Order: sequence, then structure tokens, then C-alpha cells
Amino acid sequence: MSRPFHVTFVHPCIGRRPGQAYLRTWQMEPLPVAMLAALTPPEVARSFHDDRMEAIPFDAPTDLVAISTEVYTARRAYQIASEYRRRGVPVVMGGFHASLMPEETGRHAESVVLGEAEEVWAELLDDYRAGTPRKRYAAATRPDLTRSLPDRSIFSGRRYLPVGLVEAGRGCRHACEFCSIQAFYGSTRRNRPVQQIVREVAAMKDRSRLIFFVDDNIVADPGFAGELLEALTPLRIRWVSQGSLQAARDPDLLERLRASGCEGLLIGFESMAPDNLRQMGKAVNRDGSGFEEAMARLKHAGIRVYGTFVFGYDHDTPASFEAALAFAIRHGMYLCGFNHLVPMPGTPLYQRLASEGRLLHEAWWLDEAYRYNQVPFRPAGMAPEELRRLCLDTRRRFYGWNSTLRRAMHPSNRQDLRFLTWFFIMNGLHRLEIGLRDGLPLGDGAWRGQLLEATR
Ligand code: B12
Repeated sequence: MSRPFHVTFVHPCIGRRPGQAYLRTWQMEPLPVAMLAALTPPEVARSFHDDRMEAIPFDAPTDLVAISTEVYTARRAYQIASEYRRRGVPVVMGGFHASLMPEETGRHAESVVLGEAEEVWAELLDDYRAGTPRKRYAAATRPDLTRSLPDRSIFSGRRYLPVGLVEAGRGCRHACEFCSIQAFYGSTRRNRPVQQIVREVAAMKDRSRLIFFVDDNIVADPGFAGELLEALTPLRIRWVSQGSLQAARDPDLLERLRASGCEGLLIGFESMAPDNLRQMGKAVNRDGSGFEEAMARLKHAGIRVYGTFVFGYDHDTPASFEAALAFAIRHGMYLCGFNHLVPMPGTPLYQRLASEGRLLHEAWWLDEAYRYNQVPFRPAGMAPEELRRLCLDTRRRFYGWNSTLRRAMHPSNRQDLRFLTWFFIMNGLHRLEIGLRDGLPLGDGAWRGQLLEATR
């Protein structure tokens, strides 16, 4: 009897310093792999390696390797592809980076999948099995999400963070200049059927202590959000997600969020300066009642906030960091991101900075000398290195003892002993990781091979 066709899924890490373990807060179950596993016909054998937590057994026999790519993992994905190519195994890549940079990815992968996998994955496998693969696969339409049911059995035996990742829908209608989501989904939003989400979450209740809806804006469609929250309420789960400030403007929605078990939302405040919000096209943060009132309402509803801020827009100066930090501490934010602006390939921001001649490295994600946290463009109001340093200093101050203790006093962070304990664990982990993330190489620093280009 002939051996079944075998596909190997690989989830790459961003990079690693020789001998150092990968960042713990980034070790969650990778949903793209579970999606691909579910779309793979049963007669195809499969295995999975998570490069973030185990060594890849490159010599294990396989017929095809499928790698998911993001901009920060692209260099590592190309290293992994070279290892397989050296052994004569073809590689297919998909995901955000492959879709937004298909030419570049095509130099490192025998096939590239543009966009979502649902409509094309089975066809690609058929072509490989028949020996007639194409270079590019792209679905003609955005898939109907009723078929997007992940197969999480592929993760068994690994020590991921105890968080269950679930999609309620895909995309966000806003068109912020810097965001890869709008570049990938074209500012569209599709929802999964509510009852299907409820069944998926109910089945995960026992293995996941916390559900993370990975939607970029869970409140993007208030009608759908209301229906979903109502259906989640009887499950008595605890969940977190990402949402826009829209959530804080609707008292009824806030009440339903809380009743359904929502314990926190990551909200992109981005900037305290209206001129920056205008430049980045973040209209949703400029409409309505402002940040102070939004925070007061979220506090009243008991929703913890993971606030994110981006620095490096043209109206930013060193004083912008003080303003954001003071706001975040005053409102007892649970966690916070103080990030420098990143020109992600394929976004309008990348195009603008390139046309203004402000990119320091054109393909910074491929540059051997580039390190995580390095600013790859010339900001208007400060030097690139000053921007990096101020982001780091602000993170250290936010996660320092003084701020942590002040924020611990905030009613939404100390609702009960469990909340307070998790507050200290999460803040401690983020404090620890500031230094571990800084200067992380893209790709495996110990890898000594040669990048081998695709064979066709
Ligand atoms: C959950 C999440 C995380 C989690 C980790 C998830 C995990 N599993 O470990 C956390 C919070 C830790 C995280 C961290 C980071 N993240 Co993140 N994250 C997400 C988020 C919100 C959801 C990802 C997800 O599960 N989606 C659901 C799956 C099913 O969708 P998908 O990945 O798009 O897969 C589909 C297609 O793309 C395609 N596909 C994908 N891979 C492949 C592979 C093949 C072979 C094929 C055929 C098809 C295919 O088919 C799939 C099904 O249709 C996305 C945004 C988003 N909406 O996707 C950002 C996102 C992926 N993250 C992003 C970033 C930048 C980061 C960080 C660098 C942030 C930071 N500075 O710390 C880190 C890096 C961590 C790392 N890579 O190790 C960016 C990537 C941008 C880019 N252009 O590459 C995104 C897009 C957010 C954004 N707004 O820009 N992240």
C-alpha cells in the first residue's frame, strides 16, 4: 500500500537569541494552523511543529510544508523553508505577510496563498498530490465563514498559555493608515453564525480558563455584537477581546458585555493628540465623547482596559509620552502597549513614508541587522533612536512598582482576589518581557545555513 500524502504545518517564531527560551506571552495556540488542519481532507496525513516551543525535526519525511507568515516571522519562515528545500521538500506559505508581499514570499516558497485559506486549501493539496501545483493561489471571493471551524486536536501535548482563541468574525470597517487588517481585509467585516460560535466556545469551556475572541473589533457591528453577547451570557464564561472606543459610547452594549463575561478589552487609543489621530485616519477615536468619558464608562461597567498607544506620528514630541502615561496610570489601565509606529508592508503608511523618502530600511523585516524595537523610519519630531528609547522608558515606568501599585488600587483591577492575583502576574510578565523583547533578532540568530530560493 502506498504511503498517504503528508503535509507538515509549521508556525515560525519571530526570532531567538541563541540559548534563550521564547517569550511566554506570545505562546498561544496558532489558529491558522488549526484552520488549515480542519480544511485538510482526512486521507492526507498531517503533523505540526511550533517553532516557538520545540525544535523542528527537519529530517522527518513529509511531502509538503505549509508555513504561516507575519511580517516579523517572515525571515524565520524563509530560514525554515531553506532547511526543507535543502531536503527536497516543497514549501507553501500563506498568511498576512505572504498575502501582502507575494513577490518576495514567492522567492522563498514554491507556492504562495493570497488571502484566506478556506476556498483554496483543498485545491492546492489536490494539485500537489497530482504533481501539478501552481505558483499562486487566491480565492476569487472572501469565504463564507460557516466553514471556518478549527481543528484544535493538532495542538495536543503542548504547553500553551491557558487561553482559548476563537474568531467571532473577520475584519474591521475602519481604515487606519498603519493597520495590516485593513490592507488584508479591505476594511470589510464578516461575522460567523452566532450559534456556531456558541457551540465552539461551549466545547472549549473545560480546557480554556479564558476565551480570547481574536477579532480586531468585536463591537464593529453593534447588531451582531448584541446578539452574540446575549447568546454567550448563559455559558458563564470569562472572555477578553479587542474593540474600538465605540464600545464605551453605548451604555447598553457595555452592560451586555459585562453580563456575558467580558473581563477586558484591548482598545487602541493610539494618541492623545487630535492632529495625530487625524493623520492616521482613526476617525472612530475622534467622534463622540473623548477618552476621559470613555474610561469613566468602562470603569463603571467593570471592564478592564488594555490600552495601546502608538508614537512616531508627525505631531509627536517627547511630551506625548508623558501625556499618554499619565492618562493610562490615572485611569488604572490593566495593561498598556507603548509602541513605535511600524511601517508594515502593504499598508498606506508604508507607501506614504516610502514616497516621502523616510524609510531607513526598505525591507526592514529582511535586514540581518534589524532588531525588534528598532525604528525603521525617520519620525518628524525626534530621532529614530530617541523614539525607541522613549517607548522603552515609558513601558518601564508603566510596569514599574510605583505605577503597578497605583493601578492595583483601581476598582476594576481588584474586583476580587482572583482579579488582583492575575493583575500582578500579568503585569510582572509584561515587565519581565520588556528587556527580553528589546533587540530580539528576526530569524534564528544561531542559524548558519544559506537562504535557498524557491525551485520554481
Ligand atoms: C491573536 C493574535 C496574537 C496573539 C498570538 C496568537 C498566537 N496564536 O500565538 C498575541 C496577542 C500573542 C499576538 C502577538 C503579536 N502579534 Co498578533 N495578532 C493576533 C490576531 C488578533 C489574531 C490572529 C489569529 O488567530 N487570526 C485568525 C486566523 C485564522 O486568521 P489568519 O491568521 O489570518 O489565517 C487565515 C489566513 O491568513 C490564511 N493563512 C494564514 N496562515 C496561512 C498559512 C498557509 C500555508 C495558508 C495556505 C494560509 C494561511 O488562512 C487562514 C484561514 O483563512 C491578529 C489579527 C488578525 N485578525 O488575524 C494579530 C496580528 C497577526 N499580530 C500582529 C502582530 C504585529 C503581533 C506582534 C508582533 C505584536 C507585538 N509587537 O508584540 C506579536 C508577535 C507574536 C509572534 N508572532 O510570536 C499583526 C501582524 C501584522 C503583519 N503584517 O504581519 C496582526 C495582523 C495584527 C495587526 N493589526 O496588524 N498576536
